[in-house]
Amino acid sequence: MLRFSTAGESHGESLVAFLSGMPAGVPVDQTFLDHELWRRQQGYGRGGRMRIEKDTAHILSGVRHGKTIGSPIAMTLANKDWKNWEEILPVGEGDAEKHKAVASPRPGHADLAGALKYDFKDARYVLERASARESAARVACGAVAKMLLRALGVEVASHVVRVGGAELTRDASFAEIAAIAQRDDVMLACVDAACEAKMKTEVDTALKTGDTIGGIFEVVVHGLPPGVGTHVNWDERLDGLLAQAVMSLQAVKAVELGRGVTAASSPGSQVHDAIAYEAEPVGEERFTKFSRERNNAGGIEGGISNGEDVVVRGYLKPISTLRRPLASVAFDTREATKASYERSDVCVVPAAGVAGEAMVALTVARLVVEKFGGDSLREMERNFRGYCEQIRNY
Ligand code: EPS
Repeated sequence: MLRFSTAGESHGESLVAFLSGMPAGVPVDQTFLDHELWRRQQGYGRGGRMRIEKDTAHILSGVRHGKTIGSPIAMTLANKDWKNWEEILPVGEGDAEKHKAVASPRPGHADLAGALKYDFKDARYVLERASARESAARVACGAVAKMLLRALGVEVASHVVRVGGAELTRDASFAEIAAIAQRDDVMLACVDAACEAKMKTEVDTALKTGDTIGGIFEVVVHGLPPGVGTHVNWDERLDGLLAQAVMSLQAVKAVELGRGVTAASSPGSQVHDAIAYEAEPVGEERFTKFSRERNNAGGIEGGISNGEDVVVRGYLKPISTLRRPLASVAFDTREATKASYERSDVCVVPAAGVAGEAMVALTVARLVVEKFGGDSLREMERNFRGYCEQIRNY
């Protein structure tokens, strides 16, 4: 089973990522890995921290001579900001005078619930782990999952479809979405320049008013054959697993598969994707002779991929650290005060999209590993090709 976990505090020495269950023989491209990490750091509206960090994944194990060897992959991502926090947040007892308390919980952050749960006197340790900094370690694992998927012809990309009130109202092709990953300036990761300009205005307004802003990212999986995930058990459904994976990202409050939100208020005739059949398909190569005119289902029916692009949206609440803070209560005096403020971002939708890609890639890769098995990529490729031939000749 493909599994991953992460460790690390936002201002600790390092993030740690651990990925096991990768077959042997998958080429590992350090440049691609670091470029994924770079992408997650970009986007208009990020705060001062991103000028300090320059994320890179230091691979400790599981990769030799440029390829996976089947053993667990351990990676560390150093926090450059650690040098400013070594005395504030030491592993040892340290000097209590230097401790930097989060004195009043921020509404929307994990501060209060976490402090109550773990019996902390302030929310510092909660913030440190709840921070979206952790998503960098997920992106490192996700980059390796993408390398496996890519070897099988499966690609994962994302774009931003809404920032505050500015929404992309036209369809985007997979090529357009994938091209965003090659940009030098990610800006707001929108495929449409005019819409992106409107999104930028939304961020500028939030910046000016001491507020923050959320939005929607969309992750698309291209080239996945029908048959990944299953209807037979609730916890093996591709849609359910994707929803959990994307919802687990910091600040995500809703997940949509395909046109799931509008489908709830539309008649079935306008929602479901009619099926056609061509004995001799022309045009773009497909997995089967069955075809669809549209993809409202987002590539998943009954918890199983159907061969169309898998489309997953993550809805982000606005960042909960506000420069003009909301009402809160001081942890020590219990008196009314303003919520704590420390340096943060104003908009993270493009960065969350990159983290969303990682979560989707890890989920799809996990099911691909389960379906096609094999201890080496060569064995898995053989199984994959055999299955694709079977469904082509169905
Ligand atoms: C975050 C607060 C900010 C963000 C951080 C998430 O960090 P800092 O307090 O150090 O400025 O920059 O995100 C990252 C560091 C990152 O790599 O994404 C928070 O409180 O959630």
